[in-house]
Amino acid sequence: MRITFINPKHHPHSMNFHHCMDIVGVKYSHMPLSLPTLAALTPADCKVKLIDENVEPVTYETDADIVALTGSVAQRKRVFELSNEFRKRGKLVALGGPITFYMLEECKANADVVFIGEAEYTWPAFIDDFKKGRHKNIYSQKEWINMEDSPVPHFHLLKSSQYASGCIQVTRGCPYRCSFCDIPIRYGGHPRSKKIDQVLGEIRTLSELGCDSVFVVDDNFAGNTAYAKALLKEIAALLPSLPAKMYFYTQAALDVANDNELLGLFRAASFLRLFIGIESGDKAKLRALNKRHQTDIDIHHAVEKIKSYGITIWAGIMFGLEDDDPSAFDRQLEFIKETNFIPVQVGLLQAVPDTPLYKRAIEDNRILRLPSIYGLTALSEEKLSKSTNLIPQKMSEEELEKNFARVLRKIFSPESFRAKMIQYINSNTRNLTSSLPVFNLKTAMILMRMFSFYLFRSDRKTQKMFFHVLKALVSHRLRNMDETVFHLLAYKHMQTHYYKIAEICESKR
Ligand code: B12
Ligand code: SF4
Repeated sequence: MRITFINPKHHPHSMNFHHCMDIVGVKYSHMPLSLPTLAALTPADCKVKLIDENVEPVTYETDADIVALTGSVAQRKRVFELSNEFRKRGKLVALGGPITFYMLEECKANADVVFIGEAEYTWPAFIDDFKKGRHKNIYSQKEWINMEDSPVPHFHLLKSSQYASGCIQVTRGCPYRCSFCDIPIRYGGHPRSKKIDQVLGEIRTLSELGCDSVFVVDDNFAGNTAYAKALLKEIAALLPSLPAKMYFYTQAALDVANDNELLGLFRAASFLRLFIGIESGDKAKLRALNKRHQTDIDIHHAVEKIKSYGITIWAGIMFGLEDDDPSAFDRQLEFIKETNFIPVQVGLLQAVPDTPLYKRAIEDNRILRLPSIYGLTALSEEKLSKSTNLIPQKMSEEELEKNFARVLRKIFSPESFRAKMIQYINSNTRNLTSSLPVFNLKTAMILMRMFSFYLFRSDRKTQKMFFHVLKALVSHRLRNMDETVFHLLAYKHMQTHYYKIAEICESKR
């Protein structure tokens, strides 16, 4: 039996660094994890092929018996296109992934077999049913699976050299209850984790495949602090035995700042960056978002504390919060300036189905249309994707979009970026690696392409910013050079991406 697993192409979005992959010299930022995980769940007597359309084209002519598609809502258009092309050619199409949470009816209409939720148990059950000629059309995982049953993904089936980073998933679920977030609903309110030995094995495999960085995709890495600490200790011990230097980044909550031991362990295990959804500096707004783990923290102090461990905070900031009037945009701008967040992911608050925010918005008649959540930052071409699905309370939609465009242009302007970088380089923060990067052909090529972009292909203001950053770097004897290079690469992506969103928001409805 032959099975081809496909991850359809993603649109450029804030998190995939689409606009700087040319400099990094790879095709896509992150490995998809569902494909190699499903491959590992497939019995050994089946012949399996993985295609990630982000790094290689999909061909419709295939001898596969089953085409298995994954996808999120942002990929919907391509998911259904592929599904229908394969069905026209007589293939049985199976479809799973987060897309099925919100678009179940469309998924059922466009695929032969639909999987809802985690597939560690349902996929092998389906294969078994299929072999017996009596498979169902829907497989739904009702209980949370035991993460110890999630196998080591078959990473070797992916074209690992085409990605900027390898990925692993260590836990699923989050103990917090932010009102806008569906993670606790979809993946559980108590983190479930893989065995530490398995995780170490996954890291070693990725290192052997040539990955020098790993994104630990967990939504809240330290949701179970005791487990996180135990794992970090083991990773720190593992690092010297790996074939090459490796670093990590992950997602966490701001309250990691309360735990010095945890921060020290992040550092020891080469966790260089934490994506933290901080959302706002305003405590009243945080309370409204039910971000309780942040309301009794001094946010500025917490941010400085994390940075003092040499860890970069990649901040998630939201605009268009409930009861915001236009002045709130400027307060958020000020907050970003005070905290000197360099990589920032910004978005408008959106109501995701089934979340407390969504339920409240329905009651208050504030839902404008189908959630565009996965459209706006994913730059889908659909017109409605330019905005949020929530009716603003204290301004018109036009005002909301106009102000959003204004702050995007400000945050990602060369002048703001230059000021942040100069402050960063002048600060005493020593980045984790805090030395010259490993100088090899790969890093030399990245530097060459980066110089060529900033010197010859960027506008005057951006060139000026680049010269100032270089000057500051040289005057501090290249301190934090590797993280500075990361910021410059990320900036190329973010500026292009967010300026495009600003353009969409500025365009006439
Ligand atoms: C890593 C990650 C990313 C990475 C992508 C890495 C990559 N190469 O795919 C990055 C950072 C680039 C990213 C970007 C975005 N992401 Co993202 N991301 C995640 C995250 C944190 C983990 C995904 C993962 O790797 N899981 C591990 C694998 C093993 O799990 P899985 O993919 O769910 O697969 C399991 C099951 O779903 C099932 N399954 C999956 N596919 C299939 C297919 C078949 C045939 C079968 C049988 C089963 C099956 O089996 C697997 C094993 O149980 C999830 C949150 C989460 N906890 O899942 C969000 C999540 C997937 N992302 C989300 C969003 C919104 C985005 C962005 C739009 C964010 C933005 N604002 O820009 C972009 C757009 C991405 C896109 N698809 O276009 C949403 C999607 C919501 C939805 N319902 O569609 C999620 C669920 C987070 C959330 N709740 O908001 N993301
Ligand atoms: S801490 Fe993060 S993952 Fe957990 S509920 Fe809040 S936003 Fe969601």
